[in-house]
Amino acid sequence: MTHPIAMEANFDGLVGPTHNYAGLSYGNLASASNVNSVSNPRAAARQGLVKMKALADLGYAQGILPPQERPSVGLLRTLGFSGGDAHILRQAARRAPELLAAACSASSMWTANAATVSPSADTADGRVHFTAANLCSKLHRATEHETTSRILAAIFSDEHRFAHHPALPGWPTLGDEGAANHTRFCGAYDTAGVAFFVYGRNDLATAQPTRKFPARQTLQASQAIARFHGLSDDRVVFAQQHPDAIDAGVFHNDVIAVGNQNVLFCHEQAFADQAGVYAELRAKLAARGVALDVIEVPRSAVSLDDAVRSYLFNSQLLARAEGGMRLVVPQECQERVDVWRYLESLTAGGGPIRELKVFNLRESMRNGGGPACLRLRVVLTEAERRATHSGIWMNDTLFTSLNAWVDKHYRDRLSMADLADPSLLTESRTALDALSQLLGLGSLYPFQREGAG
Ligand code: SUG
Repeated sequence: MTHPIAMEANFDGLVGPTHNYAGLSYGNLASASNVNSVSNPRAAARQGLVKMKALADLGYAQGILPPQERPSVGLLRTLGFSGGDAHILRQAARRAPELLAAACSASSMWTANAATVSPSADTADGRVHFTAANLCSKLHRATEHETTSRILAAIFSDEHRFAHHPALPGWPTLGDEGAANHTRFCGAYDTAGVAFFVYGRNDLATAQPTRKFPARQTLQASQAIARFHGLSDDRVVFAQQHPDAIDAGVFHNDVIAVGNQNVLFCHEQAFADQAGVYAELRAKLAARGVALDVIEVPRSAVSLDDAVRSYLFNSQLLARAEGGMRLVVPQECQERVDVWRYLESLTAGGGPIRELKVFNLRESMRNGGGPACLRLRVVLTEAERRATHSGIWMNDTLFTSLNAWVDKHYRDRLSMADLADPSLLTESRTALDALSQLLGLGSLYPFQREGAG
């Protein structure tokens, strides 16, 4: 058996103990339609762990990224609340429940939004580059990047191999949502690839079309990241999302397109200039000896609406050791007749996608987070993988200990009224303290660093 000298590792976000449905993401249909539902944080975390373990068992390098400290009393202090922690939670619940909800969101679980990552084969200095996403278009997400940067720096700590850039400033012109709007195409993983950045709006264009839902990612942010990462112009493509897609609920490009190696799987209405995007990607990949294979799903087979509701494209497209690729989809795909019919014909059709894996990720899906939202892809050489903090790799032992940890610390029911409960704060901090020990990552969280509590 030959060993690939670089692999794609997936880092899934572990769902935090405050997972809830607060309807915080305008433009994300699932978030809006499940507002005020009662969540089950324990089931959410367990569902995520099952996917991670299954992919690890299939031979993929599977890591985890820990959740963040929530409720974030620090955010509430920034917003003018003062006094002891319990007092702040009570005051926020009474005077600004929407701010309390933002301070409690477990949204860091969607690690496709944690950062943009460029593998060492693509960057000017031969290091793996990370830029944490500022996520500045939503308050509950804009608070993630500081801790995200700390977590990434702790896991990828070797400065000779890994370069970390702080999040871009949180200005409207630099709205950045991380890898959810970034795909890397290549031949073998260890050869230089083409970075594909998809943006929703060009914030410096003179005419801004008024649309229904906001576009989160800007062209200016994507361009800045390409510069920071030292990507060369002949291996970068910038493309605009189709505005109709955004208005149909495609708040990130990974809700309508996914790529791996030389394959792009996308909907007919993913990009503003579909033909132009294919042509540029084809040309830049052809220059590297790679033939792009586009699998375009026509609206006659799957409507935009069905694509958004099933999260067909929020799938993980993974290379198989035996050749071909497998697609990891949420069970909502099975529940939509058109989508499932399409998927069955796809795998029977002799193309690169040969196999489907279906997972129940219902708790995350109800906030608009499918299989691809839950993972951050990091292409690593064997030496880089060895330089990565070892405590985060999924295996039998970690799976068992994380499930036990979840069962011990997580509630199986959380409503909006529960967010102000000071014991939820204590429970979350206790859980995160135990998790830091379990993963061997040191003190990552504000409460551990400032001695607050
Ligand atoms: O940013 N949902 C997330 C979902 C992120 C999905 N990620 C990718 N597509 N890569 C968001 O909209 C909902 C939280 C709430 O409503 O309680 C939320 O933040």
